Amino acid sequence: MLEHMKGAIFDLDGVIVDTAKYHFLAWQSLARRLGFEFTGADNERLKGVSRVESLRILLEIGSVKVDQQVFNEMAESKNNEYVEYIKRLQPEEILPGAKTYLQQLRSKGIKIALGSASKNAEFILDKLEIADLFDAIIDGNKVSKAKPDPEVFVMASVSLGLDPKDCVVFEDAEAGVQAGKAAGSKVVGIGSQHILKEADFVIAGLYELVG
Ligand code: B16
Ligand code: MG
Repeated sequence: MLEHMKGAIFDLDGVIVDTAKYHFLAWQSLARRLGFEFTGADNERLKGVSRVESLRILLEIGSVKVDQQVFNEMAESKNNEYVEYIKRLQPEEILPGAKTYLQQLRSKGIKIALGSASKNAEFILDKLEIADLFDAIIDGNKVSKAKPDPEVFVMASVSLGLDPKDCVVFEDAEAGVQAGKAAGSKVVGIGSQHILKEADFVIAGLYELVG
């Protein structure tokens, strides 16, 4: 399957870097200000989910109801705190094997895109000093439909000048795996086989693919 790929599309959080821990700290801080605890298990529900949908889930967990203006202020406040964390991101925080695998794909002439829900994706790639390894970046600023909708991966394929069926998507979230399959791509799941059942195959991390 990987021998035939012409394009590789990578999710960001959970595939290239673990930003989930910083999202968690910022969401936890918001929940505490609202008077309830937000747990690590709760945070699992937010992986791969957009900022707005994440806040909706968090408020549902805390049984908190707010109007649209307060909702927007909360989303902005969480993002401000999150950005303070990711300003300090270091290139060493790239997940094991990810940079080497990207470099190996490039040397074989395979096109590379990012397909992330995050609106902070370009900032994160800059901090990790790997933005130049991507031929196209499709992120939360460019898509209107959240995963499991295939939009992000279809747009990424088109940006690479390729058909989605010639691309392989690398994803750690269930909704992301579904989005990749719905786009018509092959999908490599990163994480647990038990959770990412719909992936074509599952690995623990990109280091497993480094040759
Ligand atoms: P932001 P991915 C996702 O990144 C995260 O997994 C998810 O937890 C986050 O809510 C979402 O990005 C939006 O991020 O608030 O930075 O726009 O996995 O799609 O790369
Ligand atoms: Mg992810």
